[in-house]
Amino acid sequence: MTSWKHLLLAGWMGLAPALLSHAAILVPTESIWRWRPGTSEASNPVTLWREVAFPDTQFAPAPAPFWYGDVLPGGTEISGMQNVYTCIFLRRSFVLSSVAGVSGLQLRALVDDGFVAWINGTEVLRVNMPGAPGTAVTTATLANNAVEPVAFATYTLPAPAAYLVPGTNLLAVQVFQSSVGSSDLGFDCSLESLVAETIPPPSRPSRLCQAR
Ligand SMILES: [Ca+2]
Repeated sequence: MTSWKHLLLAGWMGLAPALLSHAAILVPTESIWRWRPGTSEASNPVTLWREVAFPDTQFAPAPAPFWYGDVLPGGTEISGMQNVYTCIFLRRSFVLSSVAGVSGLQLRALVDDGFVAWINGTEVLRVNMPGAPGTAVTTATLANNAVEPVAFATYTLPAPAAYLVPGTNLLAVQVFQSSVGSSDLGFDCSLESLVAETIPPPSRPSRLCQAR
């Protein structure tokens, strides 16, 4: 009997290992991030701040959601942005003991007007932004106009084996306005992993197992 038939039969008898997955929250909403106003590029080259090793001493710790105009309670009100600059930089680290079990990542986000997200320097998502994935963005880039009221939406990220590492990982987000005069800004997100786990079968004896 082929092994998959063994598995099928054993599964029918309630004896097969079960493949299950559960979600683990890597970054909750209302997290403390490190942020910096987009009055100038955050690094030279402009991509460097998205890396875990970047020394982010110019970034200040503050809680999400980040906002002005439309109030998002409990977070950080950005003052002095309207008519001055059009983006903010955000960094948030998270720790993974193992990458092998992570079968997927989901990012749940609310944004006014748009954002690009990177994990360990790899672009993983852009929402309400012009350009194909990977198109360079700078402090001069503008978002598309958000359809209001904005609400949380869930996005599935690309296969995580390509960019996650064991240990400390870095989620970087640049939030953009659609115009320098925009009357409001808003952002918060959570990051969840889908973790596959094998549940061993119950250890009751059976004739099938003995016969193998
Ligand atoms: Ca806006």
